[in-house]
Amino acid sequence: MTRKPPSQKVNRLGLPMTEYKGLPSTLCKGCGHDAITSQIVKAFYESAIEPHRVAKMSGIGCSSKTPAYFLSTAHGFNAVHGRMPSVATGAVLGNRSLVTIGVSGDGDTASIGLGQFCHLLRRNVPMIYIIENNGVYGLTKGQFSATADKGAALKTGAINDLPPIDCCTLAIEMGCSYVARSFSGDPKQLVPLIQGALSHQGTAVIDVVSPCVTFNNREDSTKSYPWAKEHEELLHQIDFVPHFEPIEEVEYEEGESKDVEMPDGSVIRLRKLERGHDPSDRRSAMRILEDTRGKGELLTGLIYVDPQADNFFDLLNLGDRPLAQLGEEELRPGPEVLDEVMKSLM
Ligand SMILES: Cc1ncc(C[n+]2csc(CCOP(=O)(O)OP(=O)(O)O)c2C)c(N)n1
Ligand code: SF4
Repeated sequence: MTRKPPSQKVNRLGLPMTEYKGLPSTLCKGCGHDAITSQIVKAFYESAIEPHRVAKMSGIGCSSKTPAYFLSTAHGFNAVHGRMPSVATGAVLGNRSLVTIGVSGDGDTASIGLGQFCHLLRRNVPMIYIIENNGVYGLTKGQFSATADKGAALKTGAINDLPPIDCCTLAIEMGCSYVARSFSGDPKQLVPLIQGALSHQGTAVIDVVSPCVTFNNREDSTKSYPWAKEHEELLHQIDFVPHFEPIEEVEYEEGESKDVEMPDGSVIRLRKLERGHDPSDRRSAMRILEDTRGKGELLTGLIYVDPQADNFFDLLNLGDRPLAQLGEEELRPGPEVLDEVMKSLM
């Protein structure tokens, strides 16, 4: 008797989870970045996005290697260290029909790439930007990055004298319209945050504490597993209901949960915990970041969102058809158009 192979679970496109995976990881066993890769795979699978409609962007670093480990049939580009935002901006403008995800390290983002990161945010370029934040340069053997804690010590005994940059505070300050923080050891939270980011139409920054087990997993480091597990403070419990699924008909008591409606019809449902935070309130988002930092807590959840913010396409008045699909005829203005421009300048 021949045995039937067990039927694989598939998403609404009929694709199994394996279609969303990539090459085997070459990172250290236990690296937080691998846990994030698994959550990216799950989020794209559950949001049923066709892998070939995705552009994966990164810079240089252990974190920037990870796009090779998910969505193997997607488009991909490894930019120079810290220069992913400008390359991603070009790619997004060239083909607006692609779903773009950038993966970066804290060194790539907040050290060498800080200027590029800020300009991406103020333009509100439609893409997901995941920071795999371990407080060190993992790939070059553990030097401090700009997110390392002041006074932190390395295995080598070196002490960091500089204050850290908080990527979420900076992102809100620069006008980012979706700002979240998570921890690589918290898949229940990270998957819906990535799904929410996939439904967002501007830049969505998710700063994820992602421990480097080789160079920065000391108990006193705010980017280590023991510290993050001990100090994680959830803002809310978060569920994501994609636009193709009915919102569950569950009644919630007034004030118990808040739904954030995304432009594509999906809903991010935030169930209130002890701390009542409204993520549409920018000032309160800044305040809560400042308060929790002072208390030594790792605040995680959706910190700020403005689903209606104008994005870079709106600003440039970009047409619906991707530039990459326009022919030369359509791209090159004819002599009449040039005449008109000249006349307007006379
Ligand atoms: C212009 C340039 N400067 C420096 C380097 C060396 N370099 C490669 S990766 C890296 C740091 C990576 O750290 P991070 O972005 O935090 O990622 P992680 O490896 O920790 O995931 C550095 C300094 C480089 N490749 N290019
Ligand atoms: S060096 Fe650190 S960041 Fe790089 S793979 Fe190893 S654990 Fe991960």
